[in-house]
Amino acid sequence: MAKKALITGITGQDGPYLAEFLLSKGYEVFGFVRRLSTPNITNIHHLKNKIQLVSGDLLDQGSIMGALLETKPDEVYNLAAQSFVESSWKQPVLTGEFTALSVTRMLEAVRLVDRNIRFYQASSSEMFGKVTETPQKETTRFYPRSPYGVAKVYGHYITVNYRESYNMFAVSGILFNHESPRRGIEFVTRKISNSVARISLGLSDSLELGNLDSKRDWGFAGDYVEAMWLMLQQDHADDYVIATGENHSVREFVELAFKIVGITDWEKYVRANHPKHLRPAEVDNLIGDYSKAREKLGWQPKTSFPELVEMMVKADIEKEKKTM
Ligand code: NAP
Ligand code: G4F
Repeated sequence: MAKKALITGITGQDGPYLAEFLLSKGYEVFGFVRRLSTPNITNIHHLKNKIQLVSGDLLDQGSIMGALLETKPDEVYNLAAQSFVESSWKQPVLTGEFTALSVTRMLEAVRLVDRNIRFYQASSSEMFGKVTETPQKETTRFYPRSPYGVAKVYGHYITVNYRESYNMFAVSGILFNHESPRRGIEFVTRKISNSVARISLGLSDSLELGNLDSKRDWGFAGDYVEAMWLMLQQDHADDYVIATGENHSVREFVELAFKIVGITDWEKYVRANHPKHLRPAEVDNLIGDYSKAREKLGWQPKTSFPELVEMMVKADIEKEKKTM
């Protein structure tokens, strides 16, 4: 019998990569989607005949339980969240509801419907925030710097708590930034790749950014979904850092993206330190140590930083050309 997986956040960046990966492993895949006046199907359009959608909302306990009763999954991947750090200062309560308390709603639903379901929680390197150790690993102390980071710390600990309280197979994947052509346009990498594509095609002449000095450990989302799956295939539930072990500044990302389209005097297009994009508290420097995942899961990243930047810029050039 094919295994069944339910993915929340199927319409986001990671959901479709995970669905593709699970389909390639022979899974029956269900996506949990909330009702929107205009359905967000951009990232899942190509999967419409391969996956099944069930409706529900992270805020609605009954709908989560209904989705589990209807689909009877072996594995649940909880990817849904308010995931944009910048918005979390403008909507801190909603971020707490979606990103923190909803993890408890999901875990309660699993506990009440079927404790044998294996549960993956999408935790984040944002939990390390003002880092207390470099590189960051599973044992590094959390010091979140945004309402989003605080919410993710709650999500992490409630997952550990359900594992320890009810002996549930619940794991927390502490993933560092991962990007792709499917990334939301407001995140810095996609904002850069899209603007560079438009500038190269003569559709725009400027790019407004905030802090160019912060550093992130950027990997490719397509590589990271395999790690999520591997975590649920182990004999024991545990938490893992997933990263590349290398970091780069926003400035480096900008410079490389412009270089790909043959522009070296990129400074004349970029307006940095725009107040709209400067955060009340910044996370300056993230870099992950994924040695536990390498040793126990046999996982390692496949896509390099230059390959990632090139993939994103080229994909945006193709997308923008279609609008011309
Ligand atoms: P994303 O693109 O922002 O996708 C978020 C998903 O959550 C969307 O499908 C969205 O659906 C859904 N969602 C939001 N509120 C919902 C609600 N009330 N009910 C049901 N669904 C709701 O996020 P991502 O980049 O794929 O990341 C996946 C997860 O990993 C998130 O939890 C994120 O916080 C975490 N994470 C991401 C990274 C990263 O670098 N990408 C790193 C560490 C952790 P709609 O289409 O309806 O809006
Ligand atoms: O792309 P970002 O918005 O991602 P951030 O804040 O690192 O969060 C992402 O990664 C987390 C994992 O660590 C996830 F949990 C989270 O859900 C999300 O996927 O910003 C990256 C950096 C920041 O330092 C920000 O200040 O880029 C800087 N930045 C500079 N100018 C900008 C901009 N960020 C955005 N979004 N827009 C700008 O114009």
